Amino acid sequence: MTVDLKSGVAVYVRKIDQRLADLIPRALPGQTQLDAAIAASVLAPGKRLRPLMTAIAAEDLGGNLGPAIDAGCAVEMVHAASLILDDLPSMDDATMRRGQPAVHITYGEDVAVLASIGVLAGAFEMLTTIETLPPAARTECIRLLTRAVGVGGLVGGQFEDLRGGRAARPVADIAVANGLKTGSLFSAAVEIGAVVAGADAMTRTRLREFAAELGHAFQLLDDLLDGGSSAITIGKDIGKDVGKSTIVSMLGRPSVVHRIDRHVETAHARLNDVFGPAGRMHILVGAIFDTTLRARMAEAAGSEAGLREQEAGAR
Ligand code: GRG
Repeated sequence: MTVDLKSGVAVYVRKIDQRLADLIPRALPGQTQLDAAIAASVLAPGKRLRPLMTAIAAEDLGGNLGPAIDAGCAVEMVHAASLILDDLPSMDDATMRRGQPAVHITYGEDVAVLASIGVLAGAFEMLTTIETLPPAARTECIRLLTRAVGVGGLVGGQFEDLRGGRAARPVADIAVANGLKTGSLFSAAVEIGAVVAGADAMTRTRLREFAAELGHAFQLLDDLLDGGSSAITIGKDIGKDVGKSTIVSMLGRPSVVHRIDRHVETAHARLNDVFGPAGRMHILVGAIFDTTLRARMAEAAGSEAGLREQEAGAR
């Protein structure tokens, strides 16, 4: 089944949400707090970018949507598990996520940690059960997702961010941490889509390159928004990066806007290599960095440049 992406993202998101509701791990009878914490974290209204990428990559490479959506849901569960941990007082100490109280705020830190592990385990167990995928493809999906979580992925990136982020560090080191923290799960999302479609090694390499560029652009955008003025608009705490060495704090907002543009351009070029100019992933990338966001980015860059000019004029 194919859906025109421009009008159809909502259709995909609905399908993903329905499958997530079916596939999330359920706690034992009577363990209502754990059950509710799991549901609150996974089913909260996120953008579902990662499963969208899995579904679009698979379909546009000739694969079936059903197994792609289920595999994408596993990626989304890993993402949700990571957000629970990221918000804990010992990590980012955030109170709000996806427009709702963070899981540890509502259910306590103990339940939040257990919910995260439960969701993580549930994601991998679910991948083993996608019957419409050949066993070798299921194993490969599990390998890719495991690698994205581990020391060479989310865990390594988060460690670097927590420990290295407190002092000034070279921009190149921050970019490496961003790649691990954000790019690794994007890479797993698209490569899993390629595995579902049975794509060749070269296609998988190009998609990984695309996801790496997108990951850099996305993390930079996330950091820019953290310095913005409204937690309500982005649905999570702002100012969490204050005192942290990010590329925004090192180079300033205008320079980061240019960097985002360059990464997005290269991401589109890698997509062209795989899908040509008409590929639907181009539209998804366009939607992530949509015109409203671009206007806000430009405004942020402009106001800072304006501020600097004023400061220079006053000197
Ligand atoms: C054991 C899974 C696991 C992880 C341990 C805590 C941790 C290591 C990693 C956290 C990494 C992290 C929070 C990266 C940030 C990624 C990011 C940009 C999140 C925001 O993504 P969006 O905007 O969020 O797609 P929504 O809410 O829309 O899904």
